[in-house]
Amino acid sequence: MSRQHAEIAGAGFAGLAAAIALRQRGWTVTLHERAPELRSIGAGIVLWENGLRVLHALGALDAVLERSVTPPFYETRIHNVTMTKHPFLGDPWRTMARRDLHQALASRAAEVGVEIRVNSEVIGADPKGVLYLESGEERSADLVVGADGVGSRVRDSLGFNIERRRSRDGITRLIVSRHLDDLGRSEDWHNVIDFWNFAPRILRILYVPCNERELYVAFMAPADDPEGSAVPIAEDLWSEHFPYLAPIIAEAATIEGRYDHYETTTVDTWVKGRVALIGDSAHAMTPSLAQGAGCAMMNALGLAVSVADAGDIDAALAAWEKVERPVTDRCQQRSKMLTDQRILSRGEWMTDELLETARHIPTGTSRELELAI
Ligand code: FAD
Ligand code: 5PR
Repeated sequence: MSRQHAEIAGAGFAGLAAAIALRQRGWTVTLHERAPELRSIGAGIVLWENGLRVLHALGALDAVLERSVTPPFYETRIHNVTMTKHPFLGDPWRTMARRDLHQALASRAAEVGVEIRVNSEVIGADPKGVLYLESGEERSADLVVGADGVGSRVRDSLGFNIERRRSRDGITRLIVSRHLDDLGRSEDWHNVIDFWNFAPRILRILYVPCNERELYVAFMAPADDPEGSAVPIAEDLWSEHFPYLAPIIAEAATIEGRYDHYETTTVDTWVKGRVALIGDSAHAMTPSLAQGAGCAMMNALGLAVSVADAGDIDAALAAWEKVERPVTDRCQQRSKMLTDQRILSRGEWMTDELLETARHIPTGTSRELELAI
């Protein structure tokens, strides 16, 4: 069989995962990133067993484990009173800085021989299998992948039917230092702690240790609260409502930051001809279940497995969407429901139904594999 070639738009978690998985199966891959360097924006990230299994299959798990932690508990507090403390025994999970996950994937992509082009802006695609670049270049491939995020030009150039739904809340996410000496001695500062305040106003701080030095901290407020959604975060407001987090808030207020309104997007189909959409270009979701990147990487690996040895790529793409999409659709719907109803505040969301995605065995990973985490 002749060597097959893929052109991929976007070097985020989805594009990098697809590129590595296709290279591992003997394809040649060119990955286009519009930014001048491979770098992830954003703060911290939580991955569950499904995402960790994909990293293992891609050969990137060890690098991620070196730079991530499993906090002892996932704790939820309302007005600083602990509602639940969940150890997630039997459900592997890791927290990390996004930069470290991105770097692990980028290094692995280089190692397996993905051709990475930075400063390479994609402006659209053709279902026949062509990627159009801003430079005027047209790149032909057996498979074109739109992994260019929630604002995907690949998707928008092809007239996919897209539905966007916004939730009432949004969040500003930052990385700060751990401030363990200033916070006061307590083992709890190694936990993930989801601090919810409902009165006198709705404000929430999500506290996520990423490693020995770095803390991922996220400030949630309704989008119609100008002060709560202001960036840089309003130090007086947040430290008035969360005085026990004052050292963290003080550092957070020195960072510019960006407030992201929670959004759910769906498309009518993930595939048009030889073009497949993966990650946020196909299914941006709210972060309540912490599965956006997990689903993106699962679907990227599944795509590579499906097309790898397919005689008929069109049939393989249709089969891929049919197999992979239902789990992601359910995850997206549930995440949206949790976000819209602010259900994480109850601390009781760790049900079998809501952990379905976390426990899902992704295509291309082995059922027998036990992660040493
Ligand atoms: P992106 O990360 O957006 O990557 C797209 C890439 O394409 C970028 O590098 C961009 O520069 C590039 N690009 C864009 N346009 C072009 C173009 N025209 N030409 C070339 N390149 C282009 N998920 C989790 O699993 N766990 C979490 O804890 C978690 N927390 C989250 C918190 C928030 C507040 C949000 C909003 C999301 C969270 N997610 C989480 C979801 C996760 O961040 C996304 O689902 C994931 O990053 C999507 O990856 P992607 O590769 O599809 O898109
Ligand atoms: N979980 C995680 C997260 O990063 C966020 C949320 C939940 C890991 C916010 O970005 O509910 O907002 C959330």
